[in-house]
Amino acid sequence: MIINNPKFEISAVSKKQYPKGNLPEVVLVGKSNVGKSSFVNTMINRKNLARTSNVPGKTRQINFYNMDNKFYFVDLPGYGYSKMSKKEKVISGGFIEQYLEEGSNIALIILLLDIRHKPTSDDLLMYDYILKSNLPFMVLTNKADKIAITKVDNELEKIKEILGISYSTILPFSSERKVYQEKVWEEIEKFIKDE
Ligand SMILES: Nc1nc2c(ncn2[C@@H]2O[C@H](COP(=O)(O)OP(=O)(O)O)[C@@H](O)[C@H]2O)c(=O)[nH]1
Ligand SMILES: [Mg+2]
Repeated sequence: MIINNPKFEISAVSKKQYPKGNLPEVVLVGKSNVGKSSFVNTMINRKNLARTSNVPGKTRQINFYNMDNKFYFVDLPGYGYSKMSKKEKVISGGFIEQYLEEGSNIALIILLLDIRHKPTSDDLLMYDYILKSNLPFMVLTNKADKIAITKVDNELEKIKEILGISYSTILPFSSERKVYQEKVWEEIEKFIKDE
């Protein structure tokens, strides 16, 4: 898919700020620093539409990016930032759940994991939460450029086994090695067409 005019629409902190209308939403979830904002930028070939940061735990809002009025990429706050206070963890955790429970326009959840590491306990909690929500989802094992290209399939299989994924989509991704982008677009398109 080619997005001609991607726009940042709003940083929402509560439901009344979510965009009005029925555009489908493709939602990014994953721990802080796993690459959610970079994912958005990479998919649309922009450097800085979604703000990225080396400092984990920066995003506390839900950011909506309008893709040519076809759908939104929704960048959720990251979880599992170790330096967050307990209170902050609860706040951002509550955020994520609130959005996922109320979001009636969710077309697809994309869970980002780090291909180099076993899913963390927070990742597994989130994965479990997604399964129970019955919402459509796929898993991307990000930062694939950090390992040799010949090892990507093997690492992905390991993560697949830990998650017990048999039928759902799990694909590698990297914002630095763009060969994975097209497959991911193909998957996303399946969930947003006909809307
Ligand atoms: N090498 C590499 N670095 C990445 C990748 N994705 C994100 N990063 C880096 O990881 C850091 C956090 O990325 P960001 O998109 O802000 O993560 P977020 O907190 O999940 O939104 C930044 O320094 C990015 O440049 C990737 O696929 N490969
Ligand atoms: Mg971010």
